[in-house]
Amino acid sequence: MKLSIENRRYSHEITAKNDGKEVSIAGWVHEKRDLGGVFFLIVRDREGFAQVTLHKGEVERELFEQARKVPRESVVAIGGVVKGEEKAPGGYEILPERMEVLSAASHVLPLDTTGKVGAELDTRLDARFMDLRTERTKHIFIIRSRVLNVIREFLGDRGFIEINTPKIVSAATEGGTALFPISYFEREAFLNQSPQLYKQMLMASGFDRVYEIAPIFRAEEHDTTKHLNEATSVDVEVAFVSAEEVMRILEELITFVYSNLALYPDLNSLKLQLEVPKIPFMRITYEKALELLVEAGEQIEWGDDLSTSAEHILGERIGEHYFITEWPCAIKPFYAQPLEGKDTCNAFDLMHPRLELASGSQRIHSYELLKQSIESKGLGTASFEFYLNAFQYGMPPHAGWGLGVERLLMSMLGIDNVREVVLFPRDRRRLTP
Ligand code: AMO
Repeated sequence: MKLSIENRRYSHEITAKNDGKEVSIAGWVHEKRDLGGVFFLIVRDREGFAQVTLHKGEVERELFEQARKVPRESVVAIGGVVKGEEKAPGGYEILPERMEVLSAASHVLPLDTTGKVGAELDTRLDARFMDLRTERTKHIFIIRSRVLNVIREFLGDRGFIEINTPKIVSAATEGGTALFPISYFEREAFLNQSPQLYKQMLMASGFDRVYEIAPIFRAEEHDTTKHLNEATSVDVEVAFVSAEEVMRILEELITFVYSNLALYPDLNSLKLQLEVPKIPFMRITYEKALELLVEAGEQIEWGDDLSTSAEHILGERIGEHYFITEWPCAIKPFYAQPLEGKDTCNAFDLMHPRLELASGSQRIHSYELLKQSIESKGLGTASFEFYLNAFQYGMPPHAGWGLGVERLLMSMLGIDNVREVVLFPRDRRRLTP
């Protein structure tokens, strides 16, 4: 028979009903089992596994030896006849007539793709291409893709326009310490920390509702399980609304993503039971959060940001998603709108019991007030001129938020380390692969 790689079938397309038919499959040699007279090759492709059965004496000796010798994880194409076999994956086996080794793997593998022998996260990330061949890791990234599609569907249905803003920028937005400088011809430039300034400027364009899903770069020195130096953020900005309205959009988006994912057939392989959170999420003020923390014995004062332990105490106490509102302006960025007559801002964080997922605010839309706010943070207005300009010729009231994609995935999938949900994570130590 002829081997036709282009016309190969995926393992899940073949069933016992194809008994007697000739098929070609292609994939990786997942496992080899030698039972003396019978030799099994388990071939893995994108969709699953196929068992290739070679009976000694019934197949050509050359073919039998070729199958026996092919190193695990090599890429092979196999042509043969389907036979119904209840005990095999998918209920069939393939009795091969031809086999071609398209790419032989080295004998010592960096990882065991069957999942029988576990590996450290660092080892897995170093050989990520191979880690992605394991069922659990593969499903994390299929889910990640699905989550991004669902977010686009949700926002698209609500009249949002998807935008792309520059990642090479001239100014900081989230505090000057966490910037990556780059050389931009004869000038200094930075990798963007957030599309903040650009999404706000677009509120002066009349687009009214915009979103962006893109990388954000943070030069944080942290080496923690929830910080990346390159993360992905869903950024939303809406004109003619208050912070309360964008908080509603955010909580509805979270439940929409959960409900969609709950239908994902392969959640089982992650041993997950997703419970769709109920909305509206609880709202507590920063002041109330502080009270609860002091009550619990946490050392914290007005104006302190919440530490990881503070987040855990609150998370345990509340036990579901919640918003923290009315933050001291001193610990929120310059663009957050102050609450009248108070030293707090109309800003919020969305919390999962385990960690912060998003933050946002009502924005200052008055040119004068914004200028003052930038100065009050000790920042020079000159580097913000391009941004401030947009506030001088008709800027509607607006609000928005940024949601960390990796944090959302970690919290939904019960994953402890943020690196697990990034294909090739960038952290303090990791610049390759
Ligand atoms: P913030 O700085 O809070 O707000 O970032 C928004 C969300 O992005 C995620 N995130 C990170 N995830 C992993 N590693 C990091 N180092 C990291 N930094 C941030 C978090 C966080 O909640 N411009 C504002 C948003 C706005 O007001 O619209 C901003 O960037 O999930």
